[in-house]
Amino acid sequence: MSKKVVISGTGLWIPENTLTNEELVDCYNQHVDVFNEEHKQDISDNTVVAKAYSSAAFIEKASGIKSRYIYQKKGVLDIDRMRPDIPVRRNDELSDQAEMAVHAAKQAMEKAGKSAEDIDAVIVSCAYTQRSYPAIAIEVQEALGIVGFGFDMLVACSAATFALQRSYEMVKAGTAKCVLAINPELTSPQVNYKDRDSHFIFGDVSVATIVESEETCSASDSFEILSTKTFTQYSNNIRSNFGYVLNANDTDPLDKTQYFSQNGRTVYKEVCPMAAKHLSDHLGSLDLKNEDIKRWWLHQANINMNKLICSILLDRQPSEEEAPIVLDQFANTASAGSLIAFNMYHEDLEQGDLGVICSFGAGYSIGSLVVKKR
Ligand code: CO8
Repeated sequence: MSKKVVISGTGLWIPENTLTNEELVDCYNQHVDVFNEEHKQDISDNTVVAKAYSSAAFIEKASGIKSRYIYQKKGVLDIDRMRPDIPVRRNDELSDQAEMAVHAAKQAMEKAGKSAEDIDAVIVSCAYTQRSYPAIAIEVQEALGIVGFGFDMLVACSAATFALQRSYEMVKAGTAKCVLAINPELTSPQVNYKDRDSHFIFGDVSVATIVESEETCSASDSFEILSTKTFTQYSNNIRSNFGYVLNANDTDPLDKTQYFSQNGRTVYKEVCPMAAKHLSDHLGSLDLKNEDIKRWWLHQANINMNKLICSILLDRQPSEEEAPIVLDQFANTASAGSLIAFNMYHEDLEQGDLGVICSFGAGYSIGSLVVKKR
């Protein structure tokens, strides 16, 4: 009989600093006043476009986001900087992202009842890693005392679901017995806080998941992974150009063209139907109907996207219990959103209940896992 693979523990580490819409908008609008004053002549000559104010009411209505957590708040609300001020760490200190990862990993290990000796693979998967090598995953492996192997993965919004697919497949194939998959999403250094369209979108967080065989699982709270499905289709509508070749391009790494940018409206229109079809196809391939799903832990980018996807899937609006929303508190945390929702809203499910974890976004990329409460 084929080996069953389970999620046996999850961890969620939340930075202590919050950043509300009002705080962000207040700083941004001060920046607008300074910019427009400085470019007064060019604006009246029509060679520079005046910047318009942002609004907390717009942000909440357009996205559902009210606040977000941020790894380092210092610097972001300083209108002479408007970037987080994260001190450089020495090479012999734990890096920022490894530290975020370790916090979440320890919680997941505790929930799963695992110690370092039980784990033989570490995946760190996120939208960005703070350096190319050595892999953050190997640094985390060392920090936790895990013997085996680790590697980093970058799949933007779908980094978490794609890493869980890798974990599932490794346990299934026997190339690892117990995988620690971690998503330390340090998004704030790539946010252009001077851009009205995107300054409000992202937050920082770290989540971790333990994936192992049913045979080794001793956790009372666990889910069998019934199936995984991933999909990508190239799109320039969500883009981050920052990368190591900038040094050879003679390009300013702080230039606004290097940061996260998107055609948000187009993304919304293209990704929602793709995600709904992906999920229906995934469930259909398992002879399941959308109505069989008790909980939808969806990607957390925009509340209106989640409502639209659910209304396509269910032909009605889901209740808050069916499709929990965490983006109001966390904003878009790149790949981590669906797993934050899973972390916070799964304990009430009963044995045999089915759920779906799903991400969608940059790439485009879509990832889903169908899970069953054990
Ligand atoms: N305040 C006031 N007005 C604003 C603001 C603002 N802050 N921003 C825009 N407006 C204005 C616009 O200028 C526009 O004015 P006009 O009609 O005069 O042109 C009007 O409001 C409407 O603008 P939009 O059409 O852009 O507004 P939307 O209703 O589409 O909402 C959203 C914008 C919220 C961005 C929405 O389009 C959206 O959420 N789209 C999908 C986003 C998405 O899922 N993106 C994927 C993100 S990528 C990801 O999740 C992971 C990537 C990796 C992480 C990166 C980390 C940095």
